[in-house]
Amino acid sequence: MTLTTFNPEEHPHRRLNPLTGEWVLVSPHRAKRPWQGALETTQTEKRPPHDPSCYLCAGNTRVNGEQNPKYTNTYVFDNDFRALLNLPSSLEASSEQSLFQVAQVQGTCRVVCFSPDHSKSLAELSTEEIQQVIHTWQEELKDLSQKYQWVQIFENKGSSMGCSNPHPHGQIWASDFLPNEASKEDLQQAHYYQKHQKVLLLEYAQEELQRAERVVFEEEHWLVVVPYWATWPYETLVLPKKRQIPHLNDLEVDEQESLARVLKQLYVCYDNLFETSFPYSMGWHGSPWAKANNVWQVHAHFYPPLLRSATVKKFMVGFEMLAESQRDLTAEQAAQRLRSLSLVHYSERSL
Ligand code: H2U
Ligand code: ZN
Repeated sequence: MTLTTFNPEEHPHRRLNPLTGEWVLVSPHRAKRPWQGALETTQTEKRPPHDPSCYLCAGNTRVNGEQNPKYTNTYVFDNDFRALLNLPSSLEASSEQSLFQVAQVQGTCRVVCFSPDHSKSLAELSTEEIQQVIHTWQEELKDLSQKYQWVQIFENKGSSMGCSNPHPHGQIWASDFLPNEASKEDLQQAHYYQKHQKVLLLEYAQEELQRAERVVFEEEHWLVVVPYWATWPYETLVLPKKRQIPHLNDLEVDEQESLARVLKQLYVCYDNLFETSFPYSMGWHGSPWAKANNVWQVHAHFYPPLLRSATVKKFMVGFEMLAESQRDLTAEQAAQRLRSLSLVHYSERSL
């Protein structure tokens, strides 16, 4: 290794995430090290379109005895095991001692079934069906944001991400407070706007389009990049490329259609990467309803854990837990790999 000129493909360095204000350590020289550790199991068996033992399938009974309707599209219900509740306001939490602070919280949680078809993930749904999922997210956002400051729409996919059921579904947790990640992004975007009179993520999208090296796909209104500051190996950021859009509710029809197309491409390309139903945690971030929203740009984060194959995942442990996030593969290498993949789902190709 020559140390005379800095080469980000070879030399360890740190990159700043302007959305959180946190740094990530990049160690590209480590990407080739051998792996003798844990392997994830892959699911290969084909699931039936309806599973009588699945609590999310249409017409089935959930754990609490309630029956799902025979839904034909998307279906939303209140999570039977909510992490957030609406407590009576008489139950007040008080923090008199600075080392033992507590704050009362109000909120609710919902489950969103993306399709009645138990056998399919979002990657296997049509663009029209994905558009229906986007519409459902928008409806939920409209409803919940009247009462709650932060509406976290997310999907945990795959058992390695803690998902308990393969039925295509996501969750929504709405809270009367700004959670940590939201709070950091709120602050960072506001500071950027104050300093530059520009929208951080709109500037970023335009800059990435020019540089091209981290762009995975471009659609009419959207861009998918492996962000410069990515921490997970194949992490992506989905963001509008033409104008400031505070939240999913503010999309015009053509922006919503373009989003469905770009998400379909991303889901398929992720599955094709290791020819497996690709696990990830993804979620939407947008303007908290009570805040002025000329600085927020709506965006989705995809955080997939897989590193080298369907069975080798990245562990965020040790240095990552105790010091700072770290990655081996560079964001540019990951983007290049994702870009090179077919947009035909591998299950259709082998037919
Ligand atoms: P995950 O598999 O992504 O955790 O989502 C399943 C959610 O569904 C989970 O949050 C809820 C769990 O609380 N659930 C119900 O609300 N009712 C049930 O009958 C089973 C699971
Ligand atoms: Zn099911």
